[in-house]
Amino acid sequence: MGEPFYITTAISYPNGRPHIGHAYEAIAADAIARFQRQAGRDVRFQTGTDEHGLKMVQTARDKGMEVRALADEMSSYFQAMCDDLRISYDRFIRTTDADHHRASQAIWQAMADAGDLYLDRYEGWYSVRDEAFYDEKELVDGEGGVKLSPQGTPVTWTAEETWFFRLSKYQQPLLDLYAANPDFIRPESRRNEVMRFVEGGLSDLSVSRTSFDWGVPVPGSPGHVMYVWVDALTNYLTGAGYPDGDMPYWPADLHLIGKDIVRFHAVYWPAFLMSAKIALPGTVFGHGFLLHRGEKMSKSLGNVVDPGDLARAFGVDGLRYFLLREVSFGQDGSYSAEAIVTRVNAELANAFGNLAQRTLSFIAKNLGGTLPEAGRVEDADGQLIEEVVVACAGLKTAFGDLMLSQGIEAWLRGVYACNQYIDAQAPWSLRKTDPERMHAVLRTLVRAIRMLAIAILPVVPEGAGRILDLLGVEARDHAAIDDDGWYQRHVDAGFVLAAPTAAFPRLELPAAEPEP
Ligand code: ME8
Repeated sequence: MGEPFYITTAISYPNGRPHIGHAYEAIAADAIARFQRQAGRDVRFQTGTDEHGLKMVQTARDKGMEVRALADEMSSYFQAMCDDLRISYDRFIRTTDADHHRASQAIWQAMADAGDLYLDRYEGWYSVRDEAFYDEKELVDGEGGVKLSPQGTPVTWTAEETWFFRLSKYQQPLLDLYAANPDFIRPESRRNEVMRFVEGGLSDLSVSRTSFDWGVPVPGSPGHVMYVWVDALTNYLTGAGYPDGDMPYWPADLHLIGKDIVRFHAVYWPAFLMSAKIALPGTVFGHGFLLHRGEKMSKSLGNVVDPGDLARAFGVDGLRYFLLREVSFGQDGSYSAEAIVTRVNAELANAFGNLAQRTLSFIAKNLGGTLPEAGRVEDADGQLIEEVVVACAGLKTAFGDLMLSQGIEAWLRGVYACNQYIDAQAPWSLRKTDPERMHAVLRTLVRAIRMLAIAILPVVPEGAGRILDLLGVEARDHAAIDDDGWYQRHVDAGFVLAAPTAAFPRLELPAAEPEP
């Protein structure tokens, strides 16, 4: 087993059903997890649901449900979404899990032992939607003089006795952390935002609540439950085995989250960990938001679509490919049915899928499925393989640096090179005139398609997997991409190809977009 690589998504609030933003985050994390597995890392991948807090209590009340019943039902939809989208998680954590309560109480105790928790009275502004406390100076005026959080959500005045965490004590250690580790917060723009926020001074943080009891009980303090973000952030440790054992996957390599919750992950979380004397994660990456036709998704606009419907309409691979290719990772992006259909058809179905389909069915039809021997090799063959090797290496470098869209773009250059080659070499017209040359061309194409399919597996596991199955390719790691001998070994073994079916079908624009 290689070196551990621990990747997490945010855990979602199960106060409603999953939306495309949740799907996007899960898909991106999954592509990175699959990529790192291919690179030989011992990957641990965690996602799940964040089930405590006032938002859950209020939603359950509005629906006339028990909070636990709401959490159970909605959490199951999140897990089903992950399964539908082929998310290869190792654990789907629920913050109501027993081991999570234990981990949360353990980190609490460690922060108390460090002298960083004290009891006082909290008076200030709270946004239930964000589950966040805000300073007066951060608020903005909404319509009719209503006060809103910087995220535009309503805030209410809260006054209660709570435990406080000495966040102020960690201002300088945090600034030192950011200075020493430029990759701790990515991308750069989010890093700058966080640094400005911390430089502006940190107030101590209220970390318990007494006005409701749906949460993790504070050890030794009856009537107090932990502030939901204390327990939510701790999920990453729970999944690593905290507080028992040697935690081989900790510290996490990558917390993948959305831009709206960077402050919790890049300020509160490292401060809690420093206080509890636990190693800090490597990188917090705040991805952008997904918009629908350039507009924010919201229930009132009626444009919140079930990711399952999108996957049914465009295919799991289609949706995954579109999201990772279209959006420059870290920035906001927009989707629409037309944009998905256009991109998937042009790049996945026509450029790559058709290349594989044409080549493999030609071999099935004209050579009875036997892979051709070397034939008469020309310079163009070696040049194509070289271009494909460079394209796959480009994907590898980019994915290793979380530049997902650029990685796919590098890969596409290899696909386009194959298409130019197939048109220039025209194996169909060589069939009668020059079969020796045709053999060399087909052999080159099969080698190229195999490499391209392995490289793109993390993005489109189903279709690329199907092509590799057809070709009888078992080893699918990065080293296998460069395995020169694979082709000849298959020929020597007398491999016969089955008649192929399209791995990446063309999409039709649905008559109506999937409805909310
Ligand atoms: O924030 N586009 O949960 P959540 C892209 N429970 N990403 C989006 C998005 C959009 N339109 N909308 C939301 C929470 N997200 C907390 C996290 S972690 C210890 C606790 C992202 O259900 C969002 O940024 O509101 C977050 O990373 C994730 O979806 C879950 O959001």
